[in-house]
Amino acid sequence: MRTKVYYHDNCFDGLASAAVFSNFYGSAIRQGTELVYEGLAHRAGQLFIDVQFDGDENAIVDFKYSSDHRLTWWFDHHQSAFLNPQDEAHFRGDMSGKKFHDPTYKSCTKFITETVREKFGFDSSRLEELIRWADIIDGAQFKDARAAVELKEPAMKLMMVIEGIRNPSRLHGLIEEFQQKKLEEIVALEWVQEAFKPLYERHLKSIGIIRENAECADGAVFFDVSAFGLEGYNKFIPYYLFPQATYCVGLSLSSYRSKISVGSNPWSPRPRTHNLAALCERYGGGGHPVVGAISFPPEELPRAREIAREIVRELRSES
Ligand SMILES: [Mn+2]
Repeated sequence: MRTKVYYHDNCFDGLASAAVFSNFYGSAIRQGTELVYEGLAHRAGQLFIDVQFDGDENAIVDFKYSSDHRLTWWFDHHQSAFLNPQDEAHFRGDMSGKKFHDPTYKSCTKFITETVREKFGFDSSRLEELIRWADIIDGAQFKDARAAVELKEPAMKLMMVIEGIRNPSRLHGLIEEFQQKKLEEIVALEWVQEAFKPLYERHLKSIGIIRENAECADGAVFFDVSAFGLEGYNKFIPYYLFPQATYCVGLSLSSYRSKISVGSNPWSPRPRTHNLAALCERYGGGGHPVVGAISFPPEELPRAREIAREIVRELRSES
């Protein structure tokens, strides 16, 4: 018996969701099953084209819905959870009682915790620390931009490692560690310390690059770091540098995509008035009301740049 758990790759909430789901599944649904993990990433084009769903059961957590009949469990909290209306109709017609969506949750981890408690009477409280931090991190519920950027807490250091490493077996190992150890103990692991050091140096460097390539006007920061190979950076840096900003639009480039990131400042002096998921959906992207993204093939960087500028203009205009 082999169960596949697909999770949102390189995302603290994605890995924490996989841990909480696995702890539930391995205790309450099927003991002694082999759990096999695989990360899923957003990109342009067909999302599930090389996903095999080759477990005896297949679960997706913290990622978009698939109408593939081999998918047996699904939990997501993203507003843009469906690739198309047919998938949404497929989900609405599902009678399995094992597929769940609630965009009001700040983290998928907490959504899974409360759903399995309510529907299956399962208590995940032994993973309380992990669940609490997933909700803080995915919901951007830090007390200020400094707490989000200066990374003092063990969970924040792990967030950086999870977002920064490109080694699936390390990430899958973390999903296991999350079920066994305290966050402080995981951070102390030698390989985590080794992975953290260069990432932290890069983090400090990225603060400088963003500072030098950002312009803030009319409540919105725009920065283009596509020339710097900055794949992934702490998304709160712009608000650490520009506390007066309400929104931020960033353009970056990696080997597999050009990406527009659209965010809102959780500590903004002015309220957010745009729904960023809806805004990104217009251009083929998605996300939450407070944060969204749009992916393009890497060679479409010029078009991505044009759209990024269009979005900045819209966010800067009075609405
Ligand atoms: Mn999430």
